[in-house]
Amino acid sequence: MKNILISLSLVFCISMARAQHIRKNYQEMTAMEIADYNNALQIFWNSGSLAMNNHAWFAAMHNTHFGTNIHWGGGGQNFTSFHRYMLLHWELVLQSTAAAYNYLQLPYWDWRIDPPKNATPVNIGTLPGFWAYSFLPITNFSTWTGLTRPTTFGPGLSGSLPTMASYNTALGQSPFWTNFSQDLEFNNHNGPHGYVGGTMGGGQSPLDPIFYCHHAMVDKIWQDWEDQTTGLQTTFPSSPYTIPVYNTIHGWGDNLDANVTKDSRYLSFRWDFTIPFESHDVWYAENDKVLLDGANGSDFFVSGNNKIYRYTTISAAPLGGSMYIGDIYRDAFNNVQLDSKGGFVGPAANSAHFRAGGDITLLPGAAFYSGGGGAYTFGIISAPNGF
Ligand SMILES: [Cu+2]
Repeated sequence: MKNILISLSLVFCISMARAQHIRKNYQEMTAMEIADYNNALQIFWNSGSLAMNNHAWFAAMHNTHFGTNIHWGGGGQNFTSFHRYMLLHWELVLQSTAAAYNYLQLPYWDWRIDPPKNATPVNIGTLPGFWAYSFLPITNFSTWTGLTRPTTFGPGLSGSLPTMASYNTALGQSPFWTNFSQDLEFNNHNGPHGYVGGTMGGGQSPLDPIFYCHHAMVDKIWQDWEDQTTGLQTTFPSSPYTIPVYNTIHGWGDNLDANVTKDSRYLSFRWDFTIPFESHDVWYAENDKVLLDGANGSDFFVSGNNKIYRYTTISAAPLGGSMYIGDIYRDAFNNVQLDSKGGFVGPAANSAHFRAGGDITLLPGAAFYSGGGGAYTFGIISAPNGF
């Protein structure tokens, strides 16, 4: 039986032209993440103007293309790819609002498991409760000019939240264009727009920050759909296939190809045209963990505020480790903390390393497991050996 080697090292990692994004369920964010997220949103909002990369610019460009070519009404072929770029773009700008916030990731609103209308809010530990009750009230954003919501969200509005059945139905649809994409848009995407109501009901919906969390859920479903197949099934009419906004015809600095949006873990993007393209690997965590399935070698970095921690499987397939991301966070001293939900499961029959660019605190319950059930060693090494 092979050993799983878990190594911790206390080196300072170099910067990389590659960034990974772990998008969690909003309900799984830590209190600190939520507080930082709200602060970053406020800074972003204060940018105000219609200049590119400002908060209002996103809504304006979305509104310009709203009824023409980013939704089914305009042909629908850009619905998934356009919004995937838009989310990444917005997320990167949000991270840039302050150095302390560069670790933030766009959370998704999992309306499949959000409580139904009028349900009693459920408090999860120290978290402020379910999304709809902690984030949706307009009072959180009362100073945001132009953003409107009904005084009471939910009851009496036009949309309803999709259910787990809606999600499962979408996953079973194929082929991509005529079935999956349309089902995703109509039966999973549209409802929450109406459920929230107000600004979320129209072309200026990106003015409402819940837009991005909602669309992250839509984007996650597309990724789930791709992940359940061997070989990506999404096919675009031609290659390169330009999409609205993200091409030079519409004022963007680059011509981006929809064909490279098929797997969220292999995106190439730059929102600042003075820097080179960067690789962006967008992973979706669920139930507090990210499944490392071998994409990008399951070579995993999480960076934040000068601290970088990295999990990597050394051997080739079969892979299949897990990274418990639920309560991995940085503390007030910017050290990585893993509490009772934090940990790593090494894939069976593979070696795995974990290291951090800063201090790591393992709180009671944090753990490193061998997924194969074999013995493993745990130690601290001096980098860069071992990688
Ligand atoms: Cu939408």
